[in-house]
Amino acid sequence: MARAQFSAETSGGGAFVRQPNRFTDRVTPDSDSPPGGGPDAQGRWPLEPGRYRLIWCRACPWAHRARIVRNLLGLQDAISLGTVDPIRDERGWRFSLDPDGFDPVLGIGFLSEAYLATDPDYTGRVTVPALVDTRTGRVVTNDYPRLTLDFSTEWRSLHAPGAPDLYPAELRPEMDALMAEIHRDVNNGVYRCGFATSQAAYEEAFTALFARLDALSQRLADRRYLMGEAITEADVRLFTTLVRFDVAYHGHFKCNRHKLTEMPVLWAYARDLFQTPGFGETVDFDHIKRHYYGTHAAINPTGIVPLGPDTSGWATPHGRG
Ligand SMILES: N[C@@H](CCC(=O)N[C@@H](CS)C(=O)NCC(=O)O)C(=O)O
Repeated sequence: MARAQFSAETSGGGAFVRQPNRFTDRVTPDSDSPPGGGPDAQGRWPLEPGRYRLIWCRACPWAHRARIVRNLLGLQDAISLGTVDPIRDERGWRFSLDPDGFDPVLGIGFLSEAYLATDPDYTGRVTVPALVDTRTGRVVTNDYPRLTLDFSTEWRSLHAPGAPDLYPAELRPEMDALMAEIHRDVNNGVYRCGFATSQAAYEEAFTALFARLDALSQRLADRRYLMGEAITEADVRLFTTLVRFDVAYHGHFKCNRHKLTEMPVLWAYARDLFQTPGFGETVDFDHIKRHYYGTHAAINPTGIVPLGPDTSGWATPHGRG
């Protein structure tokens, strides 16, 4: 069987099985810790504007979600932002985009320093997004699916006036089921295609991915957004995979039945979101390409980053809404 990109996360059958999220504390107004305090007995940190820092990589779809949700909710002043380099060296995510190579608030050069300050025995992959406490330097959470839902619910008192409700209570049962399908077959499905080390595991992931994209195309044929007439977290989650599809997943992860630009409903839907404030300005195709093609040596040993595709189509009229 082929060499795995992440052997600790590859099954005997050659399928990619993603590691669990290690840090699952939460920031919540229910915390019984005082302002400035640490987590309470239930791992709840006090809600405080300006205290926590979101560490993201422009290339990473899981981190990109958090960046978009923070924008849409107007949490920019409440949660500061640190950006790691799209290229990791053997020591992992680096703050080499910052002057002198250190995050100016946390004072660290590598994200692993925050992980190890939180758990000195941590041996898993050091991942983005991570929400880091600027007082203690500890990682509060790298639990990316919970993080953005908490931005919508637990951080509500700090939202900008008129912020959208991205996780409406009455839609949650349907949304949760839909987001689980999108996660399994699309968000993580592209990784299951790309990181498969057996033909069978790849084909299974590929088939599920395009079947799900076909179903989503049908769903979006007669409604503007996944849950109807308003943007929700489900759209953010689908968008971050679609926007990477042609520049990374189609080639690098062999998700190549069709390009996004060859799936008319999804292509128009993705452009509609891209052109919505809060989305397009957070997309960096150069970082996305350099990260994927430049850091997965088991898949692309030369590290050569393709020059294409032409991304100018993202700015063209979408004809929806
Ligand atoms: N926290 C999740 C998802 C986040 C994630 O995988 N982020 C990627 C970037 S897209 C990452 O940080 N990878 C670091 C690595 O592979 O060492 C996980 O552990 O699988």
